[in-house]
Amino acid sequence: MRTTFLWVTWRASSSSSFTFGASSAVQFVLDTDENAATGHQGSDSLCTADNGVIGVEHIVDFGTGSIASVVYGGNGIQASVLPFAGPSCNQFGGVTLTASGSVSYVTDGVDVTFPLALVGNDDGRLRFKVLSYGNLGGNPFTGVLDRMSEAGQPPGQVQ
Ligand SMILES: [Ca+2]
Ligand SMILES: [Ca+2]
Repeated sequence: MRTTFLWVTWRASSSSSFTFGASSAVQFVLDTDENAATGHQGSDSLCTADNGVIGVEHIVDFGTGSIASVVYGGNGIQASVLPFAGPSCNQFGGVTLTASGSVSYVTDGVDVTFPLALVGNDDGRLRFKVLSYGNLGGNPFTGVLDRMSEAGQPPGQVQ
């Protein structure tokens, strides 16, 4: 049966502490067509890190310090989903906020669920990286604070 939602369960390992503060933010960069040559090139806003490794069709942000909350007015338990508009680097548009409660924080991680329609009715098979960043108060944000997998390393893959 074809699923119509993308469920993302993200858990810290037992060897690492997990904290999600008021200024914390996470971004999933999704290469939904599994083609590094299409979409936003790489995993940072300058198209430098991971250029040639991942080509991003959609970004999904969440956390009270994320653009979902600070820029797009989400309530902290909503994610923002933006498609790559292109053609140049870092041109994303057409933001959609996911339903309230679609982001759920648990003891050691977070669950995010949203319709596949928000990622172009993708089949759910995709490549991804996970970035953390933070809000500096108002609109300024940090750059990428951490990245999984590390820059230049192969992305994660849902097959
Ligand atoms: Ca792509
Ligand atoms: Ca796909």
